[in-house]
Amino acid sequence: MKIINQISEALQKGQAPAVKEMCRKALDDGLNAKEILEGGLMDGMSIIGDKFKKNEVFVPEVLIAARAMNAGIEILKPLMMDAGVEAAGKVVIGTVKGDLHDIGKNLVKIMMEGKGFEVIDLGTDVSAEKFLETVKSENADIICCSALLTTTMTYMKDIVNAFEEDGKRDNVTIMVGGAPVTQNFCDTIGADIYSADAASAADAALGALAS
Ligand code: B1M
Repeated sequence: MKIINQISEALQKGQAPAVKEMCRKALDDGLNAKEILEGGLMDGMSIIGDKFKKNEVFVPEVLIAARAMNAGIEILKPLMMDAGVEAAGKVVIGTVKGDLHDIGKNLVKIMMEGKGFEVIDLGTDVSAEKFLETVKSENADIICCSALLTTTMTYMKDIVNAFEEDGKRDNVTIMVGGAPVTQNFCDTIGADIYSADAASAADAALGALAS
């Protein structure tokens, strides 16, 4: 079996040390970080996601798979970042209120840092007030809101409203993303930029500051 498939399988079994070791080996074998992330780690997590949906695995299995994914990302992280890039601007990132999924958000953070942004990570379950307060105290240029649940993505509208009501809407670029989020949803709630994945979020952030 190819190493990339072995990584996916080990992730599905929640074998964090094996995932870590195999990510190192895959890099030694000449695969690049993107190939390992997409073909191994994200592939494994997507299979777990499907099984979770069908009630073939449950929260504990998903959590240990998530831990294994994070272990693999740790190995790839230095290679996903361009070294020595100058600070491009300040980003405040968080998973929205009610939502505890943070793997995608953490990837966006890594890619943003790789493009030279200073990233303030508010973690998960972040309220509109917390985003607003942090943008004001840190004088940040961009906020990135992540949501993985159809029930929490709607909270992104509350975040846009909070900035509008405070008169700060024009001072900040509001970026949104996460599996259920779409360009159409972004337009509907009045956010500025939708990105389907972490790499394009980082590119879009650079583009927003340049314009
Ligand atoms: Co959850 N979960 N989960 N879960 N979970 C999903 C999201 C689900 C689709 C599974 C399923 O049913 N197939 C489903 C949501 C259904 C829906 O709303 N449509 C679901 C559910 C229902 C739940 C619970 C309600 C289950 C329960 O308790 N009954 C519960 C909710 C808890 C809560 O948040 N309040 C729950 C809990 C959990 C765990 C804690 C067990 C765990 C999270 C662990 C963690 O994050 N530390 C978990 C996981 C791991 C998943 C799945 C399996 C994987 C998510 C993931 O990390 N994907 C997921 C199924 C799936 O997605 N296939 C599922 C990998 C990650 C790299 O992708 O986050 O999409 P993603 O990020 C992408 C892009 O979306 C984008 O960039 C990344 C790629 O480059 N992106 C952004 C993300 N954020 C962005 C922000 C941006 C830009 C781009 O800003 C600009």
